[in-house]
Amino acid sequence: MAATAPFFGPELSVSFETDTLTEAGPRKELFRFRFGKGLEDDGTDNTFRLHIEPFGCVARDEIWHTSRPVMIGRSDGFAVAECEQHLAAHIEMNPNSGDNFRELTADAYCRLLSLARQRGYPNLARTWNFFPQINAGEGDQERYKLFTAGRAIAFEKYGYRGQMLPAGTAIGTDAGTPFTISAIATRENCTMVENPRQTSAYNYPRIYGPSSPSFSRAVTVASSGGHKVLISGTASIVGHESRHDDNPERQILETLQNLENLIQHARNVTQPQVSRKQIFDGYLRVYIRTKEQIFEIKRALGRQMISDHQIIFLRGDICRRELLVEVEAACQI
Ligand code: 3EB
Repeated sequence: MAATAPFFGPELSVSFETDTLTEAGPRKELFRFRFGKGLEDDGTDNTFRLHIEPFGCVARDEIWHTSRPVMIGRSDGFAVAECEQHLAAHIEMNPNSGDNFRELTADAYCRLLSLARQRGYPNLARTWNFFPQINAGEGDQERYKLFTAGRAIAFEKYGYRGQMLPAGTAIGTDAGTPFTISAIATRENCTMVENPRQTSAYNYPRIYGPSSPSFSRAVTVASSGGHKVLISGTASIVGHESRHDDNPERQILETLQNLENLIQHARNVTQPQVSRKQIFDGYLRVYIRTKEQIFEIKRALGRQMISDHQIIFLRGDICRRELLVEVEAACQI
């Protein structure tokens, strides 16, 4: 197998800090994610801190590169990095500020959509959302559902209904951590991809909350090097129902099946069949609810010939209580 450079073409690529780069050509850092609890602000606006703990792996920064000159600054509470083709933005908030969590989310997303548009990046490709107590509160008052409702208000206001929705991740972090939203927007159109094996989240039935979640299963971004596919947090859900409650190994296998179907679907018959190993030779984040389950999850991944070196494992709560693991990915198709 050829080495570790997990990249897509020159315009937008992602790698972990410790990778040996094999790809030729100029690469500039657009932004990096740094993972951990209690991280200091290093004063660099394009270091996006995610207050979530890596475990069972070396804590490495995840770096998103571009081939174009990068400008970095701040706007309306967001740290912003842009390079003519892509804009990355990040905000940290006190989750208990504002009137309530729904309004706080709606307001932050309105500001994000507005600033991306104003600067000429109208296509939201990817969002990441992290906040504590995601499963706290009952029924429609559960914090994840308040978040979903607030996000839907903003997307509606900005005319996204039935349109391109970004790939997404929404994960619960430990008590006392901030609410962070990070996003990538593009100047050129991106394409939304859904998974034939899963109900589109924006069409989930009412039992999952008063507003359906504003995300697509994946987004592809065209580039000279092919298509980059940015894959949403993916879990053990078939149709719209959770599968394998309380069984982490079966949940991770179901999740991998979802990812494989999604990527095959994104390739859309233009490419020959790819092996599971190739698919997962990109980059993965694996969120696991409890530390005790990491060994079981790692063993299951190993049996599927998916090696650890392009994976970062993070402790996080999944937005449905019965789900124990969620995986997001980016790769080239
Ligand atoms: C799911 O498939 C699992 O609300 O942004 C995954 C990715 C999930 C993103 C979001 C939620 C979100 O419904 C949960």
